[in-house]
Amino acid sequence: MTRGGGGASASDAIVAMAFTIACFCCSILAADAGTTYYVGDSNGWSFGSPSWPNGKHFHAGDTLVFRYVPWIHNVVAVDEDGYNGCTTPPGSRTYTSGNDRVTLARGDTFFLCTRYGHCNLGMKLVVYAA
Ligand code: CU1
Repeated sequence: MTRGGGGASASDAIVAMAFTIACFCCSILAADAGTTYYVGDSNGWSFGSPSWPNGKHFHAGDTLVFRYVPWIHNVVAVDEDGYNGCTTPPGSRTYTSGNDRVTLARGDTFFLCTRYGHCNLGMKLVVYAA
């Protein structure tokens, strides 16, 4: 391809602008969809989960996926008192599918497992979303 002179042509500028706009649109879509995190990574939702959020930066709209064996564990979204005391406030949302998706709202979200003794053994999780 031969073209006289140096510098960018008008068509190069249009291509560059279109690319910039496309990237901008992609970043908006990505922000809307949020990021999906698998709680506990390959271990799933388990007794080792409390340390799992360390070093991660969650945002409102991100999705947590809790994977576990449903007849062994469950997931209950609780408040801070529930988290601290391993209690379940009335009306708490309970998840039991073993493959539960929870979209994070801004702030702290608290989860625990209500199967006997599990929370006291450390099966609880708090996630902060910016
Ligand atoms: Cu459990």
